[in-house]
Amino acid sequence: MNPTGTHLGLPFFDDVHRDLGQQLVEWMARQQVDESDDRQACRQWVQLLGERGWLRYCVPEGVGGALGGALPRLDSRALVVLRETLAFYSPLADFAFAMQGLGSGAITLAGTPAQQAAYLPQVASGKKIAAFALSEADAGSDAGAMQTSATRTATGWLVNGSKTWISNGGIADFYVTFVKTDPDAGTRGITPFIVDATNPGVDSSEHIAVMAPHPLATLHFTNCALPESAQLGPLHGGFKLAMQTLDIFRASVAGAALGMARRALAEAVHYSKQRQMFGQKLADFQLTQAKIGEMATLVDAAALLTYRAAWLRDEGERTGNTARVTVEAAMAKMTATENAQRVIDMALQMHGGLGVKVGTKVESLYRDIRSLRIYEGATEVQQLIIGKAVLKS
Ligand code: COS
Repeated sequence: MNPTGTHLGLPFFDDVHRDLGQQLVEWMARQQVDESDDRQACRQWVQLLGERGWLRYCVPEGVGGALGGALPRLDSRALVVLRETLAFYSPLADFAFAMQGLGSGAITLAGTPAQQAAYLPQVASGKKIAAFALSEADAGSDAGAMQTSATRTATGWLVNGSKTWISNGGIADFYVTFVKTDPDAGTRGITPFIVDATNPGVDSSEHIAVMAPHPLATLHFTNCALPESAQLGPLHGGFKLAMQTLDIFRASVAGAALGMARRALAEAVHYSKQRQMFGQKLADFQLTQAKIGEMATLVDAAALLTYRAAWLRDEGERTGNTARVTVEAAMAKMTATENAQRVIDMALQMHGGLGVKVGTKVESLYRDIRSLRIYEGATEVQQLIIGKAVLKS
């Protein structure tokens, strides 16, 4: 089963994206990773993806990145094509890839040359595992309400507080951690720091078990001393940097959802052509044909919004147009994740009892897709972003 179709022929893409998609399909079809232990499997995926060079699309040219010339620092279409293809085969492989990009994204956007040189080549080779630490127990959608703080010392900063829902927590080598540096300034008082996992005062041992297992933890910072050089970007500029990072990666979450939806559709088509009932194949029933028609349309609608968001951002980078693509990325993320959930549910229903049997692909997809409607901005946050922008225009 493979995801190759006509979508890469759309004018949103260049030949480099088409080749990338095709090569990754061939490579993924040959990979075999035992995913029974999510932490072990995630480490292995990072290593494999790094060795084969796929992680080079998570960082810019000059510090280990694959793309240069006229292409942007981080090419959104490459990220979308890669995530869509990885998620078709293995949502955990997609997770491992995505976190290298999200975890290092703020370093790409705002890191000093020294910070970029110290982290990005190793992210690209898979030698360092990255993580993005923004959320807290009482600051998820309302990211500006975070409480974890950094106070000045003679030599740098002292961080105290906790972060939660941190993907790669427990296996990451470093955490790009957003904290309050001015507790009274709301979103204008946040600064990110690069915190090495080995730094004294960082405890990442509180693992969180979730329905689709992947490395996830709560982080505790207790008098965690950081040097000045750990500060990322301008003082108090962290909220914007976090949002700019999410603007890039939200479209790629849409890509991942698309890959899962395409897989569910492929599973449904395959199954309905085999399954006999009432003297004919499941696919011969008009009810089945109508469902397949609806699923295919949901997939294509999500694809067009996703590719538009990625293309717009890349086009902006290419032409120097700095207009934000927040709304387009929000539309893509919301639609692709919600549509994927519906497509996967329909595919599961078509499989009958087999659909809920542990070990069936649609059963694991049903669990895998769920968190994508929540993380990197829940559907309700995307609705808010879009609605506010429409009312303002
Ligand atoms: N790019 C650049 N700047 C941005 C931005 C973006 N995409 N989005 C917001 N900003 C800026 C605003 O321009 C504003 O700047 P000023 O202070 O100069 O006016 C500032 O950031 C605050 O923006 P806003 O008032 O819209 O912030 P809110 O606190 O209302 O939050 C939402 C807006 C809800 C959209 C934001 O908190 C959000 O995206 N939350 C979800 C966070 C998330 O995805 N969490 C998951 C973590 S990763 S798993």
